Amino acid sequence: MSSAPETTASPKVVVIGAGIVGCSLAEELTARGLHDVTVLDQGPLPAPGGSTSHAPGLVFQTGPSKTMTAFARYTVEKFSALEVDGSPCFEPVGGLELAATPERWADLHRKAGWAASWGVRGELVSPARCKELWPLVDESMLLGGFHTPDDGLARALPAARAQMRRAQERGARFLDRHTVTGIEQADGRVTGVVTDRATFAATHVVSAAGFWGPVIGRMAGVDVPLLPLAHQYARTKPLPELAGANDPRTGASKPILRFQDRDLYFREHTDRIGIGSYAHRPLPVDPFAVLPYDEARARALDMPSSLPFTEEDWAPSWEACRTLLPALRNTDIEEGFNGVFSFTPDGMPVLGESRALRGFWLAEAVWVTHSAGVARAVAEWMVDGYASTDLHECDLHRFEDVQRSPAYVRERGAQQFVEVYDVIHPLQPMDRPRPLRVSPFHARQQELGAYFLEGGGWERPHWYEANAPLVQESGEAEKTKERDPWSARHWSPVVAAEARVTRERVALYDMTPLRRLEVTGPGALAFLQRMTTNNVAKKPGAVTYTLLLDEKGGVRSDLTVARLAAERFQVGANSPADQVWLERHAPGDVQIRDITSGTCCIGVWGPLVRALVQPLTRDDFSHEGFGYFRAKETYIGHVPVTALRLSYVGELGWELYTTADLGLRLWDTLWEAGQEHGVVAAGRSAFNSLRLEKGYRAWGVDMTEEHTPYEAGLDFAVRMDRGDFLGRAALEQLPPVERRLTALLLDDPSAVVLGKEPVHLDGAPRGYITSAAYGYTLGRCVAYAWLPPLPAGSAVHIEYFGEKVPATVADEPLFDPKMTRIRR
Ligand code: FAD
Ligand code: THG
Repeated sequence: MSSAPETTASPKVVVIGAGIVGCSLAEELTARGLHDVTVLDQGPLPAPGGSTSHAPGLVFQTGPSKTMTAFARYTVEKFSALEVDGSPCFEPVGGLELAATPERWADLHRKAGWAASWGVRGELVSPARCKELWPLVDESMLLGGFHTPDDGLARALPAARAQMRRAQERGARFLDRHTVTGIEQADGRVTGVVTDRATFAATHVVSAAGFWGPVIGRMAGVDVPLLPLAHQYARTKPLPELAGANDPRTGASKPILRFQDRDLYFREHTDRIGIGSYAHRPLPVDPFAVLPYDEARARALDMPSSLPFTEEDWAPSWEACRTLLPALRNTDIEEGFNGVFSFTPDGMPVLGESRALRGFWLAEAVWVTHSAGVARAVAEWMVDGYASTDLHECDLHRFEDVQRSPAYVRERGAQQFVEVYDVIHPLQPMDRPRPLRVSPFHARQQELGAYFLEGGGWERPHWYEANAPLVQESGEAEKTKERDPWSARHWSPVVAAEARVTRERVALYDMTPLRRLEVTGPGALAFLQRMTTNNVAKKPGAVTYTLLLDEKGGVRSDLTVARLAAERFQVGANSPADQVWLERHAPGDVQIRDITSGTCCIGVWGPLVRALVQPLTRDDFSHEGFGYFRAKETYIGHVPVTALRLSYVGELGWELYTTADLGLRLWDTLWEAGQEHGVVAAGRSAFNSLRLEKGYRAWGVDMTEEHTPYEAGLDFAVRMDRGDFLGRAALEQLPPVERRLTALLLDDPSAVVLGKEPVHLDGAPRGYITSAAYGYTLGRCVAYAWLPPLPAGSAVHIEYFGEKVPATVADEPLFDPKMTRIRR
């Protein structure tokens, strides 16, 4: 196994938890040739009392995340082929989501787009068709619905059992009534699992303990950022309208139903209706206080994860149910419970191996819907060292330190519950806890009327209202002033002005959130050469754009590496997972330190930048004295800075780094010196627009581990002629490229798209948009898309809220292809 280079023993895996995730994982691990797999559960098999034991099993596959949708598709595929006692574990009754408000109806169009992008069948339907599919629905309150014929009902417990049996046939052991009480470790590696009955030696431990994750995590010394919350589920009494409608063995024939405008979902249980509600207040549960199985039973609970039904929380939902399904007026709830499951700060699962304790893995905060897909990905990751699906949105290490505090997890987890069915704009931040991280320039940004959005805990200005007077000068704003209400959210015409000033004069960008690692030590150079694709063995003062690949040649990240001294490098990186990845591979003579928080960065860019900066420094900032992709340690006024001559916005200029204490002074120095040159502060919206015009990719959005450098158009950063690096062998074996990250320009100068929309070729969806933004210099919206290789000039359609928006494949880069603006 990849994570066990230090262990010589053959892998011995202990999985904690025999819910849907633990059972599925045991099946996937044994399918990959690992036979020494032991699954422990505190409760009795086959229904040990976790969330799986009462999950109603609705599987709606489509969501904004491509990865999660792929997980769900695999669950459907796998469960459809599983049988227990002659019945399949998946019932393809289809799914139906209803819209009773214009906002929801528009959002269902957006969702239909995701379905087309990620390959799920689905169709927007009329209220009359909703009524046909669900005759009990009052269609007079509806605007329409989204019907997905391949969604349906997972039979969670039988599916767990079927996977358990398969794993057992391949040698796995399942031991129930074993409560894990401790995790043993030595030298930073996990060595065993202690239970109330015996201790189990292990080279690998996976916590699949569902909402008990934080409890197991504490035993291992690992923070598990999830919050258990109770969620109400109830069943009606038998309805005469459903008498004889369903075969009791399958229990349902009508689509699973969502009425998200009132935070409700429904399924049939033979002649009853099961109803789940997210309409109530968040009901957090302390995982350390959940009763053990027998004690829960003794207190008349069905199981530990099922708490007493709180009637007062149900009342408003019940009214809403009766409005949607008038037949419910003649009946009542027969039984209900408050079932517990997990919410994370961003609603995504928590997967991966702990940074501090090698061999200790997490597979938590996973719905039944995604369970098989998650299990396959985690098994691949454990066995091969990488998964076939991009996992960066699910990686345990995606969280910043500040995002793992119990207070943060509590606040965000509860908010995720509240928003679970809300229509959420891709830029919409959570309200709390804010502000959390601010750059040293925050006070100045506030004075300039910054419109802040949040990312990674950072307050990030998207534009500055102080620049509003510049909008009159800017013709481009005219073209986009009639934006549709959705794309106009978290946007302002001021963005156009900031972009234009950057191209015509000079602008300051707060680059503080850009992750910075310092890599030092005698082995630093050899290490970075081995880890990355470009050549960083240049004299101090050189900066190199380079890639981190995994073993299969997928792009794990893109970096800038500045060699500041023989044994000292500053690395510009992406996610916190980059540091973990580097640390995992680092030899003893290399140190890696995240210097982001203690430092700050201003990007100062634009054609007038030299006139602004040169008078502030003793060093030669001319093209000859300070070349493109070069670094210098110098002073700007009173402030010691590391200056890197590069620009993600495609203009002449520098990234200037200093320590946090001097950040404000640096800002003020540049601001004052810039006045005579018409300097402005500019925000992330302009930044994103300018980088797309220049064709600079954003890792995690445009390309991920699923893509090779050749597909992503990053060949120039791969040096096959300079010895070995991680992923090189895989690159040599690659088949011809069948998809490409492709630049598109929208034909209509006033049209915009935002990302994740399907792209149609000859009438059929053949790809999807990664990122998009209006290009104010080009006077067109720029969109990048994964598509089969197409010549420039090819016509495509982008589906935006159901509209077909024409676009044309363009040659790259779209802006300044000769680099005359930067290299001078
Ligand atoms: P669990 O099933 O909770 O399994 C974890 C196991 O770990 C438990 O069996 C527990 O006993 C064991 N364990 C914990 N601590 C220890 C220990 N110290 N020692 C030994 N064993 C331990 N999802 C959907 O996809 N669709 C739905 O329609 C749906 N509806 C839901 C409705 C309700 C009311 C609820 C509460 C949840 C619903 N979910 C749904 C969510 C879904 O049920 C869960 O996300 C999923 O079952 C989690 O599976 P799991 O295997 O991770 O956790
Ligand atoms: N600045 C710094 N580090 C970074 C980023 C940054 N690291 C992460 C991320 N952003 C990396 N992305 C890019 C993308 C493109 C460029 C720089 C960082 C870039 N490319 C030029 C090009 O493609 O023409 C130059 C490439 C070359 O000469 O090799 O400038 O914003 N510090």
